[in-house]
Amino acid sequence: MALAELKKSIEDKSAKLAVIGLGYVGLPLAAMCADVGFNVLGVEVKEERVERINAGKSPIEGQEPGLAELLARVINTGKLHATSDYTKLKDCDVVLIDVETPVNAQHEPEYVALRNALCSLGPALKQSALIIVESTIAPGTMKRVVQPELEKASGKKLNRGFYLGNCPERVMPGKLLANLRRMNRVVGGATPETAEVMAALYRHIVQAELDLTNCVTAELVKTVENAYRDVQIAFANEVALICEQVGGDVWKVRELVNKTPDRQMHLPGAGVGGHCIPKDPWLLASSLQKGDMSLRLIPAARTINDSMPLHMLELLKKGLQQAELKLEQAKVLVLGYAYLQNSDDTRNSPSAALVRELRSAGTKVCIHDPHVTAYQGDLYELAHGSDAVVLMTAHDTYGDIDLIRLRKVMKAPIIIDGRRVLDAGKVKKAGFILYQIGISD
Ligand code: SAJ
Repeated sequence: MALAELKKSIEDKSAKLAVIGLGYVGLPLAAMCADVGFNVLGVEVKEERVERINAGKSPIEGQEPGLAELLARVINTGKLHATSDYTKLKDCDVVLIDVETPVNAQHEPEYVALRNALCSLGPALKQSALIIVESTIAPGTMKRVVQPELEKASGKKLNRGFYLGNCPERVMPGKLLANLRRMNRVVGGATPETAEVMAALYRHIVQAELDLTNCVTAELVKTVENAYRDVQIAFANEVALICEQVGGDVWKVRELVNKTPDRQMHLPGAGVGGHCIPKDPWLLASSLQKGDMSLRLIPAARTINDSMPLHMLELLKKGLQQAELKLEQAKVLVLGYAYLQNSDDTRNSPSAALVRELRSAGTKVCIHDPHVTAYQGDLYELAHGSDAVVLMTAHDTYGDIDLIRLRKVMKAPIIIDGRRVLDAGKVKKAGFILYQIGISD
């Protein structure tokens, strides 16, 4: 099917779509394409997710407005069907790939899931199919990894046997469907004609702007936009550390700095987690080959942000010291395990980094998180006998903590607030020792 015919089949929705990877990105995408009228095959390696999705139940916990109803609807109409069988891709005209692209301990991309997807897709690849990689990848990956892997696995050649593009996802847990509809998308085609065909698909589900370009530009925009955010957050965190030393209140400083035109200082905090920000700067950095220039600012920002959970540990030690307690004797309740407020997503959670440090110091650690199934206990019961509470995630519910009740159940009265959720005056009035990120003790 030549590109022109493919474009027509996308415009009239007769094209058969497939989405490989039914996670935070792929599942909403598959459901939305099915909802506008495409027949969509969702391919997922985790059998239990396949079963749950085919039962019309979203495997994504946390607050995702509209997703559960949308999924139930498109499963019920049969427009979306999930499978773990890659051979079913043989009839698909457009295949979108939304698998994870983590970096390893050396900050290098592994692309295991991406390579597996390409190798499994290859043998089933329909003649003249369009493959769109939505996963975040390092600049140059489409050329160095995706194209050769797909040509080898399918025996077809780019722009003759199949077409290729990169349209980086821009989702955010908690607003998956809203972001999919409202975020501008960078549509990178291996050829300008391919980008046009890709845009025909995204016009069905994206109400924002589609910026057509080439693959390497799409790869750069995605990794740069997140490296930009990481550097911005690191700046806020470094200012917080300065304020703690020189007697300032970073939140007041930020408020007044941001009154200056063209300033937009981000929020300091207990750390930077998630599946995007901690990883994408390293993907960007990895696009440089040996012998190319060496980066200084982007790695430094990563180091600062990764140090914030350890800074929370330092503040905790100060609080314990004030109560003449030692870390190894203490019982500590960590509030918030998700990396983001009001989300259940715990990937690269700063809380995990803090809990590892506490447990290796011999501290008894309890964890509470209203959105993470494993940690949804009663906050006050979990706080019973604790020497300190460390607030790591700015979940809305933590703004309503009953401080008097909390004080009664705790053994020692220490609170470390890593997100400035609590009202310092009320906390101190309730008899707590309080340490906050960015405010000197
Ligand atoms: N964080 C701070 N200070 C800030 C902002 C965030 O410490 O000022 C922390 C958060 O607590 C979290 C981490 O950084 O631990 C990441 O937060 P995030 O708001 O960036 O949320 P993410 O990881 O879901 O980022 C996604 C990204 N979107 C995509 O990759 C498509 C990011 O580019 C967006 O800016 C962000 O959503 C958004 O706000 O939409």
